[in-house]
Amino acid sequence: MLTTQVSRNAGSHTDSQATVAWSVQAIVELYELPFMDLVLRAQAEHRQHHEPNTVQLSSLLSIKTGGCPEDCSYCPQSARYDTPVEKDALMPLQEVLEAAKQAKASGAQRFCMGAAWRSPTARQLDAVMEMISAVKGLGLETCVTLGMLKDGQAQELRDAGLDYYNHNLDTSPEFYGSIISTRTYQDRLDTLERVRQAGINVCCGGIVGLGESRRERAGLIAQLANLTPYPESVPVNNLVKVAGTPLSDTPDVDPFEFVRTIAVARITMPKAVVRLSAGREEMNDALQALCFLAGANSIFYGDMLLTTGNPQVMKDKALFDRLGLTQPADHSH
Ligand code: SAM
Ligand code: DTB
Ligand code: SF4
Repeated sequence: MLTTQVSRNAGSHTDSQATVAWSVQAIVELYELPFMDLVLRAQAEHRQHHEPNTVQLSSLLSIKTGGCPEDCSYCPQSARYDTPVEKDALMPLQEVLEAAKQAKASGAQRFCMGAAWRSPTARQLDAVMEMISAVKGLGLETCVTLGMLKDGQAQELRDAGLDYYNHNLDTSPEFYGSIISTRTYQDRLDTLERVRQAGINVCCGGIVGLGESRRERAGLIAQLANLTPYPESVPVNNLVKVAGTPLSDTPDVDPFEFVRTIAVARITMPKAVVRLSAGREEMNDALQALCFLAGANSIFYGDMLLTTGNPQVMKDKALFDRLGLTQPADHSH
């Protein structure tokens, strides 16, 4: 079982360093720094561990959309809410491959496939394993997010060539029950442990703007930063408000609070790749530039997230040109 509050040594990123447990209070204190001090500290940390001015590109595809039995109150794919999302069966392998080829041609380095499942059956896993091997064969890194995994499933995915498994903690343990009732925080931690034990890179982050307090945001970051080791990849999503979901009218979080969250993730998980994830379509270029300054070094790239929109590829290319951002030479962290 993963535990999270104890001081301990190192994992894969931290071979030469001891990691120290982060208390929620210490993280709240980072949030409370003057904005410029916080961003400067995050950028300094960033430059010690990452090639500056580079941003990794991951493309997303929903391989199985909608009709999910879970009740995550932010999610347009839950069968419990009446949203614009239409339910669709698992996509055929050839269609997935076409999408992956297109993503590669646009410049993506990683291809992430998402399925609206609570957890995959053995047959579903077999079909996804074929997709993973085929996408890997194109020379792309692979990532999937399929819900909770049972014993043995993570090893099967690894054997198929999976590089990353995405499974988000989403929010703090205290706030979790107000957002999702169909699974527990511990269920999430158990899947993350299976992924880690199988030797697959962990992609795990959360969502800002669910109605959580700053302390609860700090609580999420503490959970992530205290995983041993902390995730290789940390997606920070801004809630995409979709009509019909229980959170569709949640008030916006101050954009600077979102940037602070990126900065705090960067400082507490210095070697992780921090992804500026969902919500970019609602952000202007200046806000995205601030996120990169605060230590974000990955984005979802391509015109769609899973069921909602993402900035057009041309628009992202133009932004990268204006900011002098390029892709990392080694994107295998
Ligand atoms: N069903 C699997 C699961 O929940 O792990 C995989 C797919 S699920 C859509 C992946 C992640 O997308 C969620 O954990 C959540 O962090 C994010 N997500 C879903 N809806 C979102 C929304 N409206 N805004 C921002 N992030 C969202
Ligand atoms: C993650 O943290 N964000 C992505 C990915 N992992 C799978 C999903 C964002 C979904 C946004 C809402 C939608 O498009 O359905
Ligand atoms: Fe299902 Fe994942 Fe959406 Fe939750 S976030 S309703 S588990 S697809």
